[in-house]
Amino acid sequence: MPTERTQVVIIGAGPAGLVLGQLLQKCGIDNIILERRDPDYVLGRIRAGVLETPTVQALKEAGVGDKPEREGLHMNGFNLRWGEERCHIDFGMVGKHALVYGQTRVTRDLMQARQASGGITHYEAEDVQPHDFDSERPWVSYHKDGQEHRIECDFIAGCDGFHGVSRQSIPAERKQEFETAFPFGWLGILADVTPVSEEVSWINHPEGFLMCSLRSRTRSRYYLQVPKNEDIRQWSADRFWVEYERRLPRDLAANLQTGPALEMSITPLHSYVCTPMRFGRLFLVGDAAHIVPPTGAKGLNLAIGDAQELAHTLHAHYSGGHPDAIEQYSDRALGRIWKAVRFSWWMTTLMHKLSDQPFERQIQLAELEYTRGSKAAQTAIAENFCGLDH
Ligand code: RFL
Repeated sequence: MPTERTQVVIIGAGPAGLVLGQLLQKCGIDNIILERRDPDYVLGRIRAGVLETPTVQALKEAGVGDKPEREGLHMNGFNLRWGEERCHIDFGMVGKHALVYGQTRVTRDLMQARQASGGITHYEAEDVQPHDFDSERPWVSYHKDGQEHRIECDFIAGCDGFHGVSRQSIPAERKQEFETAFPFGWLGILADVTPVSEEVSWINHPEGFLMCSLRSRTRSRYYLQVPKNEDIRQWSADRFWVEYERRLPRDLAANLQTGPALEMSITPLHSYVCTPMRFGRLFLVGDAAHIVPPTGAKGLNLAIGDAQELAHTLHAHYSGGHPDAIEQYSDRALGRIWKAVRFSWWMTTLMHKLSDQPFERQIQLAELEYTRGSKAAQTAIAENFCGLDH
């Protein structure tokens, strides 16, 4: 069986795996990435689009932060809307901003940087399996081109997303899982039409949430709340536009342009955290350990934050003098993660139709009115949205 040796095997070439790979390259720690898909498939996934300030810092550390700063759209605030009412959240209150820069572009930048740095990535690696991570000598097996391969390593980083093999390899009695699933999802459309506004809006409508977002000045990303088990095949772009326009506040509806869908998909809304995030020499990173509803735009940012945390941990370990670094990874990461889980959950409960209970809607309206009149409430939203300092 062909056998390789490296310091860190990274399972998964999503944002978490690619950022970790680049940060390890930068500090001279050998690593190999194993990805089960091909590069075009990885690049074709359309997901997140908002980068927090600490995320841009992490991308800079990985050598790919300049392009988002140069080419991303500066987001200086957003609007909460309900009926014809609104509350503007101004990020200037916390002296920060966020950047609109799509996850596909982040992934492309990272893939190019990895190629330039000579980092090894094995794409289309099948049946990836971590082994002996409770021992001093973990290893990972996989199949490629009909042959079984083995990589011996010091550590394994599970960056393989929510459905990956890393978390599944941990026996149930060793992990504690916390979760709540909302009974609705987001139907999203991506279209090359001018956005209704350059400022993103989260809209609480009595019949369900909608969001006006964008990827650039000519590309819009819009979402509509739908029941959890909605069948995407029931939704054409035309049906989307009719329903979307019906729920939009009048001033935004007046600017709505429609067009063919570049992509349409339904994202379930689900909060999940697995603890701890380290099992012997196997670390969980990003969506492999936690997912949040997209309402707070946190998923991608958390994944990149974890990757940075783990890179610093491994650097501290290999450079000596920090014998506890490995033990502390999970607690340090979870402190940051739970705050983002809370914010995403809170934004979700504030802005969506949760049930047919009139009481719940009145509480939402009271909270929105309170936020509009309170600088303190607006500041709390701004600082959470832009990213709490790590
Ligand atoms: P990823 O991006 O899922 O990458 C995991 C990688 O691992 C590979 N993989 C394996 N490789 C080898 N062997 C195996 N057994 C493997 N199993 C899986 C996969 O092919 C993949 O390449 O996880 P990562 O790196 O942790 O990054 C997380 C982010 O991608 C995620 O948090 C966000 O995209 C979440 N998310 C959103 N976040 C936001 O902040 N704002 C958004 O608007 C937003 N929209 C979304 C989203 C996630 C979505 N998904 C997952 C349904 C919209 C969607 C549709």
